[in-house]
Amino acid sequence: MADYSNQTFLNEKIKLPHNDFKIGIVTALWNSDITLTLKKGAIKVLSDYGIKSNSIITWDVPGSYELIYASSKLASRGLDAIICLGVVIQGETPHFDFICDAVSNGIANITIKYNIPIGFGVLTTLDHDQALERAGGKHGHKGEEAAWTVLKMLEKG
Ligand code: DLZ
Repeated sequence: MADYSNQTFLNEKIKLPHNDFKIGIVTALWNSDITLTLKKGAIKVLSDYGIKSNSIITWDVPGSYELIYASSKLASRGLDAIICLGVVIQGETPHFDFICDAVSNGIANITIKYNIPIGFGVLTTLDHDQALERAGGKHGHKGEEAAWTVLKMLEKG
């Protein structure tokens, strides 16, 4: 069995029942130097698994808080899965905590309401470097991991 606590699980081949899934990718443009890298990785994994580009619905939103609305809207349109990508960096005010709480609870509610898998590729870091390390650096690529994870959840329907 793969070790899901490190990046080696990405090497585990998922056996999808078919590749006709419609998958949304919602990307927050706050810290876009990192989030667009996460998005690129997510698209790569989906296309490696044969998901057609016209079945990948992308939506770029201003900040991570808007991931909630965009994911809910896409879920209501009947998509099979959604990947949420964002980078929230701790600042000097409690704003970080409010955004992180709202986004994680909001996404959890959507996955329950619409009964679809949602990949939580939202980095919550103390600084910019920690986020970079998780976008293809020494701590892996959370965009690729979020995409792989929703495919894994679709493996069993
Ligand atoms: C306002 C804000 C702040 C301070 N920090 C971040 C951040 O680190 N990452 C992020 O994705 N978004 C941030 N935002 C923007 C909010 O998510 C949201 O877009 C605005 O509050 C407007 O609703």
